[in-house]
Amino acid sequence: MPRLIFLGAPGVGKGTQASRLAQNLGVPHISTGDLLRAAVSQQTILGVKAQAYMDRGELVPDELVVSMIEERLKEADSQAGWILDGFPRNVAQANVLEQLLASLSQHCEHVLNLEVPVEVIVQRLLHRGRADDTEAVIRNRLAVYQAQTAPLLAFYQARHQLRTINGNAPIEQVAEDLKHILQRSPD
Ligand code: B4P
Repeated sequence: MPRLIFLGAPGVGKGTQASRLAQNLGVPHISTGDLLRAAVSQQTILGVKAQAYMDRGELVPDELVVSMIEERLKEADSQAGWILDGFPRNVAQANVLEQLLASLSQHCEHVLNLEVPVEVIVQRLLHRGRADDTEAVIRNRLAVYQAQTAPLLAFYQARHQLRTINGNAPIEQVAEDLKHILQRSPD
């Protein structure tokens, strides 16, 4: 049963690859960024609270994101597997996820870490042009990634779940490399 987490800085291609892979594997693609953007566009209580953080490129407070993901992972379609994209984003979220999965008798098989040089990321995101894709906000998101999300590499390395893939290649090539990684058994 595929249960995978995509890690990596903003713009490395997590969303792009997670969505393709989820379709191929027939499991839900659960992107906290997409869920939060939907909440913002519907102006739900969560969306109103989250918007200012997202506009600045900061992480939305853990309690908001954690309850959102808890609900999502308990839905019927998540019981046959899932791909998480953008969660966890810090060590506190990773600890909560570990406890949540244990309580649901679920286990994540692989944590897929895409790597892309910083200047390539900035150009990709400027080209995409989402509301939070201005250069100042992108640089802040990258700083937040270094400070808060990068420590997750050591967290998952210690659990022998981490697989690192070069994301600085055409989308098809990255997808192919991911496929090969998933065919290999865990270390
Ligand atoms: P996200 O939606 O996760 O946005 P992101 O990190 O920028 O990555 P995304 O997945 O969208 O982009 P991708 O790399 O696929 O987060 C947005 C905000 O939500 C955060 O800043 C934060 O405020 C909040 N948030 C989300 N999760 C949270 C959490 N757990 N806790 C707290 N806050 C949270 O793609 C980027 C671009 O590159 C695309 O245009 C794509 O087409 C292109 N691309 C992809 N692969 C490529 C390739 N191989 N070659 C060339 N271009 C490529």
